[in-house]
Amino acid sequence: FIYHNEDKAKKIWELMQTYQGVDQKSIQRSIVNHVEYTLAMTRFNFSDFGCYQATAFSMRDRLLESWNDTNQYFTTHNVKRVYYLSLEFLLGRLMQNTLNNINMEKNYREALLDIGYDLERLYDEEVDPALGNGGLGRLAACFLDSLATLEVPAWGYGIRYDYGIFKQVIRDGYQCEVPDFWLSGGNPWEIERPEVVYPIRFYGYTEKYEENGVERAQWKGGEIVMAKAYDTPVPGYNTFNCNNLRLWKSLPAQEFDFQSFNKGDYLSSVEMKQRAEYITSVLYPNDNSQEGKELRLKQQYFFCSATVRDVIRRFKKNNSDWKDFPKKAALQLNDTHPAIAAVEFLRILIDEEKLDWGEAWKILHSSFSYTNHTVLPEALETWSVGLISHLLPRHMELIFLINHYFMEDIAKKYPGDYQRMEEMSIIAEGDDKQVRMANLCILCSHKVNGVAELHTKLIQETIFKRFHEYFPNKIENKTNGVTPRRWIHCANPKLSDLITEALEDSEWIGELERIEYLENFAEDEEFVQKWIDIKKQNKEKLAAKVKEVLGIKIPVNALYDVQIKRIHEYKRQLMNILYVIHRYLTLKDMTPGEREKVVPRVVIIGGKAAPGYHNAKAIIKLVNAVGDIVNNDKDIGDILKVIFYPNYCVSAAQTLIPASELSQHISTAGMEASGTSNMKFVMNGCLIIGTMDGANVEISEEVGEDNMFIFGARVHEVDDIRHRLFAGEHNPIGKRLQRVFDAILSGTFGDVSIIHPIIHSLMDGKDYYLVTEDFDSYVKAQNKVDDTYRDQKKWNMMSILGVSRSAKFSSDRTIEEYCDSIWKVDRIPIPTPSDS
Ligand code: CBF
Repeated sequence: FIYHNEDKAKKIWELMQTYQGVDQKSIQRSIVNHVEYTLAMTRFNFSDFGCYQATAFSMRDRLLESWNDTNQYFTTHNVKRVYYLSLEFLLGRLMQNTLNNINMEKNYREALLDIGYDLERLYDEEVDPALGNGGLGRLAACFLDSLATLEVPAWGYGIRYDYGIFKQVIRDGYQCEVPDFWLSGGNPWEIERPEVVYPIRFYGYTEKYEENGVERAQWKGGEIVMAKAYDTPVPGYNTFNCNNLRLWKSLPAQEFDFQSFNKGDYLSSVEMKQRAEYITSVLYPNDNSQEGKELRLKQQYFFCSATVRDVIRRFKKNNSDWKDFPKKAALQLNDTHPAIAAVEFLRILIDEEKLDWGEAWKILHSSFSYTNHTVLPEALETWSVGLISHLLPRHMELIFLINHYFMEDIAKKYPGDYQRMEEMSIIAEGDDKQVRMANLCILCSHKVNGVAELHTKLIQETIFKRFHEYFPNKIENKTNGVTPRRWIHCANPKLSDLITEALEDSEWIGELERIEYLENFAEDEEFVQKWIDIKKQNKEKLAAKVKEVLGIKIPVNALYDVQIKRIHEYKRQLMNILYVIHRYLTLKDMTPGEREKVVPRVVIIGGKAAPGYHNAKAIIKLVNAVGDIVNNDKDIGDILKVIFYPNYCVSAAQTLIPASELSQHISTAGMEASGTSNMKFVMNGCLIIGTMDGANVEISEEVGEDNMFIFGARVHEVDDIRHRLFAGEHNPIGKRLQRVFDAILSGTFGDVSIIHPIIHSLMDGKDYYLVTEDFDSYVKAQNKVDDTYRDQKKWNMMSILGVSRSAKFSSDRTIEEYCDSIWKVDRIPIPTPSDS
């Protein structure tokens, strides 16, 4: 109404007086007002947590001003928007990031200090919103930050799970999972939208009817669940633009089924309510593997249907011609998890909007695109035809139709090539027919992308080979990136200040290309000394945290060697710990004098294993068991420490990464699609030991192979080696590794029988991940690490060069590429209040 009723708008504006002031009094007033009026706490005595909440509310007020203005502006100007559909958003804490983006950290720090509160302590009061598993969810969060920073009109859409990724607790060396009810203290960042609700149907049947000579279908019956929206403002860095993340929560369609209630069936009506609420209750804790449960498919459809309806409603507010839809909306599918959104969109266009197939298909295809994040077969989603037909009967019909038309085209182009048809079909035939979600996504999208050059090449040549032949311009690369705001500026404020001092301004935070200039300081003694001091302070901070969490004292003069990521066999944490054992046994052989010459190391491994992933859990137990022995061995003292860092999460990463000197990205070549923590480590001056896999390849192109420790089999060698190993033609295990295996099997590290079957299969050559094969070159690379670390001048130069050459890995670059070649969307800076 602001634009239709000037007088009313003016009056309301006068009542509001102005935007929130940035001076100390205004900040303090807004905080204490929230203590009194929002939290209903006494303003005379409120805890750090109360202060955190009130501060967050006061920040949210500010965000709402820009958030409302941004959305109003985009609506009035009817701009094209990007919609990023993701089942996961691994946001991490919001307070520090928000204050930095709106450039108010200093103002808030001083205002709080003046009333007796320490901003850093408040940061620690925030729970991590952990609505994601790992790389894929964290990437979505980095993208949100870059989209807002680049002033791209964009909304993220996801699920507001009641329980995020579980909390990992270690008991007797084993992982235990504890539920993460992250909302128990409330969530001051979100805005509940009781007015934005959509009914979502499940089950039921389709009814065919004729209208104006055309056969039409309608989906009827079944069960209805409501989707309610919760919004979180997403501010950009150094801009007034503020985007939105909309998360859906499931609710019963009506509080009680009064019919059952009146019939006295009170319990079944309560059950129905719980069944509805259950849909968005928990994030499935699987990374890179599918959980084929009905509830998971329900989550996917629930979220997709609400999102598509919301996007369509927004489109229809300002547009009447469906042909314009692709000019107003670009929908990105973050992996196949939201694939059913494409079918839901088609269903609405055909069954509800009454478009014909050809028109609807064209609109769908021009507005949807899909990102593939893995080649691992266990992560490529399929759903049984039976389950989809039961849960979403109309969608199954449409999937069959899409496939039917597609198969006709293939048959025309490749007559008689049934093998090709079988491979490209959306339906995998067999006793239990399956829908291949990736094939569905490729067909429905105008663009498909991989997440690193090597990964894209692999999908073009392997899993999507046939599609690449058929649609030669469809599959392209978009190398991942990470936001320098969270991963340098917030995580490593001292380093950020040093870079700003050297570059003489802070523009690099929003334009990472500028960091290149740092190269000029790689040999500047004064600068290098400051660099060293900062790393040392970050190590001290981490050492204090390790002492607090685990009660273990780690030396600050040691090389900090870190591998933090989900525990997965392909990521080869096992190879890391086998090497640690080798190092330990070698140290034990030495005289005290010889030991003194060794570079001391602190090896830190952290990450969660999916609760049902037995081998990953066995690896965690082994790491803990090795730590127990090594850390208490008097001969070894401070020369080697082994830490399993529990409950690895975004905020833990923000402490671990700035303190690391060496980080491990050692997956079997061809198995890690990209990796993104490798990028964060490089940006924080940490050197990489890694294989030529995923984005490591591009990192080595940027920073130079000499500035990394690269080892192991290359992608093109892996298949042959594996073949050889499984044919029983494996080389005998080398002496060093055999000694490590013997130590494990003979009980040097206590009862680790859980890992024995894995060790036995490695000895038998059943080594799918090439641990035994790559071990020798890994040891060589590790020796080179030690030698290089002895030469601190060289090490620090490599570290500085890495940072100065890391610009490519900013998610701003990635997002710009998506905007240009996939979404075709413009940057729209909205006028700041002073301009309007
Ligand atoms: O593309 C983001 C990340 O996604 C994964 O985590 C995934 O879930 N498939 C991959 O494993 C990573 O390599 C990738 O960086």
